[in-house]
Amino acid sequence: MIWDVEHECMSRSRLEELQLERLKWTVNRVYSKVPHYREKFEKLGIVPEGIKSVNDLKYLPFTTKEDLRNNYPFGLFAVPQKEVVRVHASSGTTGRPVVVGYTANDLNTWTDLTARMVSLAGVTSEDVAQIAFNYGLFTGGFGLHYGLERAGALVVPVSGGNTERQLMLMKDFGTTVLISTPSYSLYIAEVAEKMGIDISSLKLKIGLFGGEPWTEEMRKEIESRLNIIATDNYGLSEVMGPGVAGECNCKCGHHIAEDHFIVETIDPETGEVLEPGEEGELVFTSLTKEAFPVIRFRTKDISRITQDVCQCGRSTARMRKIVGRTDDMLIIRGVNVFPSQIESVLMTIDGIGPHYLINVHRRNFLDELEVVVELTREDLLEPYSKLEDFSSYIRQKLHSVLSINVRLKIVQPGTLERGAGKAKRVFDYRNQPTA
Ligand code: DLL
Repeated sequence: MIWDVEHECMSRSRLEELQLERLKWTVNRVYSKVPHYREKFEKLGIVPEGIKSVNDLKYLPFTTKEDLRNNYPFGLFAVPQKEVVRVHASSGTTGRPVVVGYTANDLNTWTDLTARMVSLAGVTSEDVAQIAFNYGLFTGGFGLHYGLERAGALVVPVSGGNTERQLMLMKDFGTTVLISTPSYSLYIAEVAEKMGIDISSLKLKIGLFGGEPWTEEMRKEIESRLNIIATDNYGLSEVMGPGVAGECNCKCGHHIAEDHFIVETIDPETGEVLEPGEEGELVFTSLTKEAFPVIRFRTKDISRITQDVCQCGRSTARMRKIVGRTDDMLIIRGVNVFPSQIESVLMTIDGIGPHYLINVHRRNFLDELEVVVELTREDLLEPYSKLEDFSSYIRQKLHSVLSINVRLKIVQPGTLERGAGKAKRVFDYRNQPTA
């Protein structure tokens, strides 16, 4: 079902008219209500009346996570605090978090957009939706919660963790939709196997996953282990949370809520705006947000955009699955390596589990990439030469994609940490003082 036919199936010319009207409204608001934006605009000699078409967006300055941090906590709010009814914060592991706020109208819009997104994946009022995202400052739990309720699903707000209980509820309540990070869904599958639960006896049919990067190969693994259709949804706190973009069930790109956000792709080095189809950093401008509008927010997420009408009938632009982040890319002895390239290789190898770690060290002035994987086939343990052959097979496969030698560490199943939140898989020790 198409949740909002008017906005999801608009012609591009009508959409651009709407975007322009809303862009003017947003630019006026930030100029008059947020000193940070006003100062930036004045430095560049920009006045809101200068915006005559959506293309003029490119003249506006970028906003970065640094700008947001420097205005911690409420410095970029465009309404008096009494009009803000909720805050969330982004999941940074270091430094100050980025705090974002919502008015009652913003929450209503957000709910509508997450309802749109879950409908994209095929969720209806017939469904029982179990939310295994953490509730709290993270936008995942609450964001999906209200959208699923609005779409009419029966919501089970279990939150992340306590995996055995998740499975018990899944069985007893007849859960049909699982909402979690992709990495947590694999852990749920693993615990189900340990508990002797036959996955095919569950009613689960759709997984709404997001919040962290995952490859197509990881999707296949999840779909086969949980016997579901796994769709991806993308969002970020700074822009709103989940609901910014999501896949329909043809899984051919994430439909972007372009009536509420303008997306651009830029060259991360030069800031130059790229053509549709070209890969670059995604940049979002909000069009309807009241409490926390953002102008040209640089996400650091890398993708590409297409404006072709999708086979599902929606005309909104689609973004391809995120391939990585500009700050995730590792440079190992001069070679660029994305963690997603490593994941894609590992997921196709029979005999290792889907959990992995990437460690980067510098030894004797040389960068060294170590990949840690869990062995799942006991028959490879003996004789020892079998394990050696298997290890060199994996290293060769990684070498053929990355063009660098990788150190491989094979550990017992269950050794690597699993969690309900976003998986942390890359540890770069190069700039840390050695003991
Ligand atoms: O992760 C919002 C969200 C929650 C989206 C639940 C989807 C589902 P933040 O905590 O602010 O917000 O983190 C945003 O996470 O810039 C990406 O780097 C990454 N990310 C989010 N969704 C995806 C995805 C939420 N589907 C940051 N694929 C973003 C790849 C994703 N990366």
